[in-house]
Amino acid sequence: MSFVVYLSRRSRTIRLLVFGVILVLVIYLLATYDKDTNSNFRLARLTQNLGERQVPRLITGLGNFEPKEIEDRDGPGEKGAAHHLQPSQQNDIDQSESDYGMCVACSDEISLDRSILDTRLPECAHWDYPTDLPTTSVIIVFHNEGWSVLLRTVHSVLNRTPKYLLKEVLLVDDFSDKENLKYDLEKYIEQFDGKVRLIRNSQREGLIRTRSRGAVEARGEVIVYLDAHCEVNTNWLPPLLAPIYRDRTIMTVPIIDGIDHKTFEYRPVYGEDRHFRGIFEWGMLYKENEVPERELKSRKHNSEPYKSPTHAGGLFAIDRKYFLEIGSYDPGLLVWGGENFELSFKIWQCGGKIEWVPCSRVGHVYRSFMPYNFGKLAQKKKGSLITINYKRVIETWFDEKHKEFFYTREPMARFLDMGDISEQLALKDRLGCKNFQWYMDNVAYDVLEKYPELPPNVHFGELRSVAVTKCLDTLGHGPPSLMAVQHCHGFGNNQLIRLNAKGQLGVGERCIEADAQGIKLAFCRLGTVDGPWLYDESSHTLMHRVHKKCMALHPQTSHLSLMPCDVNNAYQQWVFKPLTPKW
Ligand SMILES: [Mn+2]
Repeated sequence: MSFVVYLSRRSRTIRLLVFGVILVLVIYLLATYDKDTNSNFRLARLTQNLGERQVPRLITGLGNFEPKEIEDRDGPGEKGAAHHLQPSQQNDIDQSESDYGMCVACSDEISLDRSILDTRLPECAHWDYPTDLPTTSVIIVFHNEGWSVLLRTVHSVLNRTPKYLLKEVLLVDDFSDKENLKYDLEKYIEQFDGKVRLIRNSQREGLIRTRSRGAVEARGEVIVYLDAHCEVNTNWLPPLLAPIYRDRTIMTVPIIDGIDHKTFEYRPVYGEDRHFRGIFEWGMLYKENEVPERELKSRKHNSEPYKSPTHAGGLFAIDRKYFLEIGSYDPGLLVWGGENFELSFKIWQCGGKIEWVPCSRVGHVYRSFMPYNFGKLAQKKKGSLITINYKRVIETWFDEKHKEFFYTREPMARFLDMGDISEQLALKDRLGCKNFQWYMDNVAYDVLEKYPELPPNVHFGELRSVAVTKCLDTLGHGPPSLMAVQHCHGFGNNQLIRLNAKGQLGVGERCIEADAQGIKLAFCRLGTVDGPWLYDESSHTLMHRVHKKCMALHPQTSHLSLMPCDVNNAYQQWVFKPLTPKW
């Protein structure tokens, strides 16, 4: 009897156990069920969670995220073609150019869902990506953006992103005052059933702080930043997510295509099959360089991601929690500029990586000029906001040796008040970050090939003519152009001339050279820091070592040229007058 009771009790326990297991499984299935997910992916996700993380695989057929069929569309700007307005619309063209820095009137006539050319390497269509990639918030920061330009950015994301990976498009309004960006915008995005979310700053914060706010508010596991005037290309997101999925400390950057600010023509910026990556010169201007062989060779396929020292700033993907862990952006950076370097140095030096992703292409409108001012944000600060930002960044992340190169190239930066960086230095300490020399040796090793170590300045300041007390000036022209003399204004800028220990005469990132036509502003030869100039302290002449002639001012025409040296001629005498800040 007792034996029977024992048996039935045991079978009841087993039945209960089996029931329990089934219940747990059902609850798990219900909990992980996602309306948007197609059943194949859901299954793959379940099985993958049990096993190893997959890596992208190059296959012979079409990749798993490739669109199956592409709608053939006709109309203005379709297939990324240039759209030209009628001569009768010239008023609208001019108006939108001056309001937005781009032809919004042209954009208005192009469908928000227009097709664009697939600019990827052909190989890109044949990658299979893991299907359980992290969910993503696409964050778009805007300030007074043109309606159709902003919304085409949103539409392109919705049209070309797998629904189950897109947690949301998060629009962050940095205090716009254009009327249609208020109620009309809120009303418009209602059609997307919560997939597009809009939050607003209650005062102007600037791009950098607004981006940081977007990261805090986002709900996806990964955040992707896009400018408010972009169009994402075919299958752009999975290739950006795959490296992050493999290693959450990798930040990824799409390859940027150009959208013409006048015609909205969509076209690649880079030549086919050539890969570029982000570097910088010592005045902290962003530059790009062809990817070194050493880096290219570390990959198996030409369409695979490659490492880059830095990025242009506007477009990238990063694990949200990781971004917040490394302090997002330095909150002391103002408005715009230098934040791309701050994030890059921080990521690399503190254990992460930056990869550019050839199979992810995003079009971006390069504006003709910045159509808005920084308002009150700029008025609080003395001196150039961007240079203040650069100074914060280099004082935090560079070592003493490399800081000196920055101050050689931007001598007035020494006078700028960068504010308190103790928090940033503490963060660097807390994260156990490597030093800048490590970064230069292992990551940005191609910077010195293009921008070698800078010899110190022997002189810098205004270069005044003894004869007429006017100053050498670029007149704001780009190279190649003739240098001139102008009234000395004392603000530096186009009149801030540097002579280095190797005879290079520089102004900003450019060089001053001479030929038969005269004294010229020229591109400095990449990879060199020397020059032809010899300054004689006693006679105040500037001699060109190759031509064996001196810089001279024509008494009547004010034309600058090389003349046979005459130490007694005041028109050949020049004095460097040190500048002091005028702010
Ligand atoms: Mn932009």
